[in-house]
Amino acid sequence: MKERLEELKQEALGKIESSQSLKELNDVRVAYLGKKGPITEVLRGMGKLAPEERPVIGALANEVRAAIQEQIEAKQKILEEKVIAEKLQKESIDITLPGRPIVQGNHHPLTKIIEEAENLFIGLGYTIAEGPEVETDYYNFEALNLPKDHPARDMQDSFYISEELLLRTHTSPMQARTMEKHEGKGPVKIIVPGKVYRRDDDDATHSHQFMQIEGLVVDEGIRMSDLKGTLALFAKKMFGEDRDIRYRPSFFPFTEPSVEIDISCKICHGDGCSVCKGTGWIEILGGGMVHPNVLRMSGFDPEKYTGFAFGIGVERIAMLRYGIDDIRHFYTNDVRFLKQFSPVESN
Ligand code: 2NL
Repeated sequence: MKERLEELKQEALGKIESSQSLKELNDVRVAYLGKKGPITEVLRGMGKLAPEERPVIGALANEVRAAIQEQIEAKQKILEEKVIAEKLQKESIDITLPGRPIVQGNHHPLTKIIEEAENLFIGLGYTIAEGPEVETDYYNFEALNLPKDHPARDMQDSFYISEELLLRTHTSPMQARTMEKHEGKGPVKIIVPGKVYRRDDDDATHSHQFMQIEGLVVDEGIRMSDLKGTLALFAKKMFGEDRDIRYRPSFFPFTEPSVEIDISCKICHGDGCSVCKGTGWIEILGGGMVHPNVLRMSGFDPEKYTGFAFGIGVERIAMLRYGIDDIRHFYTNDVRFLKQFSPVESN
């Protein structure tokens, strides 16, 4: 029996030594140390031995088992390390490969114009205010001197949610809200950029949805010359110092007097072309001195305070700046169109 145990030990150690994988090693372990293995069998047959032989064989069997166990553990460590080494070898990363380029998108042309205008007005001390697109009849019309029966409401027909709620037709309602918040005390100096809506049939120059930037300054002693200086600066910064500026009398229900501002046509320099329709002048925005009714309704005393306001159609500015001939390009999201514009940072 002694020889049998010695033989088993040598056999097992040989198989452990030649094991090439963790699975193979585990098979050896199960075969020699498992419940049905040969060592267990030897121990089970001890009953047949002479009593004085039993402890000797028992001790030897345990020794053999411990030796096999120890060898298995040692070999297991070696094989595990081999697996990790192989894995590292296979998964190594070539850090000298060039990286995949990051696709940089660009800004929508309307965003570019809005951000450029915002930067200009922030530089002049204005604050940017934004308001809801769903507005009440009061803020969209009433507070801007457009009572329910006013004929100018026809030109600003909108999408109604209910009798009293509609999609705003301009960003002026936010200006009325801001004036109210000031509780009759100046100065108010804001611009309100945002999306507005009108009930209109879409074509190359009309859209039922468009962007507007409105400005409002209310304080003591604000005069028409402040409006002229501010809007001339905007026009020249947007279209170039070499442009001439013209003020034409106009009408808006919320301003009195009202003006429309034209810049000289760069294409024909006044000789007449299709962009300026032969006039030599291109209309870019409207404005005026805030109507006393508008000031009063929003809590300002028109005897003490005056103000000027203006409205800029962003699409119109973008079309002139980038030579875009159809307003629908802004909203159809054709990437061939959108890809032609750079991000705002690199204007
Ligand atoms: C245009 C003309 C304009 C205003 C907007 C305004 C706002 C308040 C008070 C007075 Cl709260 N006026 N806004 C004034 C004149 C013209 O827009 O042609 N926009 C595209």
